[in-house]
Amino acid sequence: MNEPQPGQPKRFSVVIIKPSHYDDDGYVIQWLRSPVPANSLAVIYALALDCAQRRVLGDNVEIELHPFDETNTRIRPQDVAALVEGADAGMVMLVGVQSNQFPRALDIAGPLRQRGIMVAIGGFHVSGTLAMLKERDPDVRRAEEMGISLFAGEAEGRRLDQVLLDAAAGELKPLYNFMDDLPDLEGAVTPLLPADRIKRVLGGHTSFDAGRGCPFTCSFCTIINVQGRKSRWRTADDVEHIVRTNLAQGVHSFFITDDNFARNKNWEAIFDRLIYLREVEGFGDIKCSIQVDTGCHRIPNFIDKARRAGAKRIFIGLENINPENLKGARKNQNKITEYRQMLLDWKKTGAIVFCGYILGFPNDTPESILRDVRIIQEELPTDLLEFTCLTPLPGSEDHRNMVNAGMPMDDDLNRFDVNHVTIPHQRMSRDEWESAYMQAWEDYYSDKHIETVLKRCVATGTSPGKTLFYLVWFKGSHAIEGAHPAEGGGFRRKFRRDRRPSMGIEPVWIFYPKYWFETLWKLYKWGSLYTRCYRIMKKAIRETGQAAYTDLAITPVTADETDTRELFQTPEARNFVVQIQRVEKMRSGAAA
Ligand code: B12
Ligand code: SF4
Repeated sequence: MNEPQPGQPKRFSVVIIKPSHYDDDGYVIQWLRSPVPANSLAVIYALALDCAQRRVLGDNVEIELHPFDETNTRIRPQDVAALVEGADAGMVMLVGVQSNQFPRALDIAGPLRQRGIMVAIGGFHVSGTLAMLKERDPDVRRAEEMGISLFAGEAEGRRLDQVLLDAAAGELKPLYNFMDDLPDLEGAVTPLLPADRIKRVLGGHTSFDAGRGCPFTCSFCTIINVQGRKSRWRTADDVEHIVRTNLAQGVHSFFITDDNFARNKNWEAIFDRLIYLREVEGFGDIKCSIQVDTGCHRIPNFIDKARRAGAKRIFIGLENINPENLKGARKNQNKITEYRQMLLDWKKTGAIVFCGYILGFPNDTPESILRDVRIIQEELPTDLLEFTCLTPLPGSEDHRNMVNAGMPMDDDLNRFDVNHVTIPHQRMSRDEWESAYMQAWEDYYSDKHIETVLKRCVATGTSPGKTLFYLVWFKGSHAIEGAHPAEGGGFRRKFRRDRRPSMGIEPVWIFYPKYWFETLWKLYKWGSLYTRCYRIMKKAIRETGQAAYTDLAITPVTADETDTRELFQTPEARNFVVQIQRVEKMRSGAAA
């Protein structure tokens, strides 16, 4: 560290890194432009900036902040070390670290710890495992052994002050555990990323959480065990502040990261404020993406206000169309009998509808998976379908139960990205599950179905051009980049030396020709995919313009469709329909 000159303020450097993770070949998943700005980074950066402005380390200490998102920025431990060692003191924060990112985070931390630099780590893996497991998770234990300080829980409520004060005194505690004390978010410091960081994201949009917590009890979910089941929310004033700050830096598109915005108790006031900004103040270009549950259409005014508030992309956890699978995962709020009405209600707003779909539930087989995908294609008006493998994510009840029962599970956390199979299945071999996962992507994003989705968009009033962009994105991320779309990006970067240590560094004459050939080949494939899909879109517009298009998915819901639609013809679906009808009969009997 530098010796401070007398009379000069001391510099305390805080390097804030949101790590990425490794691909199957051991290279860090990194892009020239990443798709979504990391809200975890924005939250911690803003909290640290607040500490700097309040001068929590004393009037004569300048806190310098260096935020980095590894999905769009190369992180070299020696450069990070230079940022800390070039100041009078400092520390490194590894933030928002998910389970799949934990091994990479430790690889970044290793050389820093060897140089004696203080490192703290937080995020879902630390919080989730501390909340759910009796014993320390082995990777978390490894972090402790490396002398990395753990942070569990949330940092709002001036908890970062304590971390910084301890670091400045050279006495970071081994563990900060706030899991039993979730802070209120009303009036909390709002997330922020500097404009030069947002520029590294495709489309120049940013993200913020308007609330945390979800009331439901899905067994595969980590959120309820980390952020709780009680809705904690930001105020409409806070959201307006976030939006205005970003508008001032030229950013008008927002990803509201709440896992379930429909259950944010303050959703209406927040939508009303966005509507005011759009309709009264003339900021009509404010757009947002939201995540909601399948029962949101039953909340009075929710969908209509979402439309007026500029919700253009809607993410919905459909998860499965087999009611037994949903019941087994305690996702009872998902009712297949309501799916079509809910999706049609969203389609009426002109928004693009993205649905999450999980493969690998106990009743799934390779055949049933492909049949279910075909039924969705034919009968449900989803635009984009996002497949994931059922994964016991650390922090979930599924994970805890499997650990407690000593059930087999992959021990490499890098694979816990919901894109890999990590557990055995009773009815499918690992190969069968992996092939069914690949085939589901292939089938859903076939040229024929892309044409159908685009025709439905023309017929229902959703922009075919914008939908085309996402269809190409999703198909290409999987088929060309081998990445889940949530982890994809624009132009893949690979650095020879940034390889997982266990996989060794490739020689120059192997790495560079392979990388450049692969890059050119991918560019060619992206170009031809876009051109082909663009032609499909033109055809869809032409044909749909000539005759009003309709099909099974976009026709209005009818009372008899539980008898006629294939969606309801499996034995599990039939049982479910009978149950629902019985409940409805009882309800109407009670009401009469
Ligand atoms: C938005 C989001 C994304 C975005 C942006 C990523 C981001 N983190 O900002 C995108 C689309 C890129 C994304 C992708 C993925 N995601 Co995601 N994502 C989320 C989501 C919905 C919100 C994240 C968020 O903003 N949370 C709010 C922040 C503020 O909370 P936080 O990160 O925990 O940070 C707080 C504390 O932990 C603490 N803290 C955190 N770090 C540190 C460090 C220090 C030093 C200190 C003092 C404190 C501290 O303070 C913070 C403020 O209170 C979460 C679910 C959730 N509710 O959090 C899932 C979640 C984090 N994602 C998850 C997964 C699996 C993924 C993917 C692998 C898979 C996929 N296909 O979607 C990819 C991975 C790629 C990537 N680059 O991250 C899982 C992780 C589970 C786990 N056990 O690891 C979650 C929990 C959802 C789930 N299914 O369970 N994701
Ligand atoms: S609805 Fe989503 S956020 Fe809520 S418990 Fe289920 S998986 Fe978790």
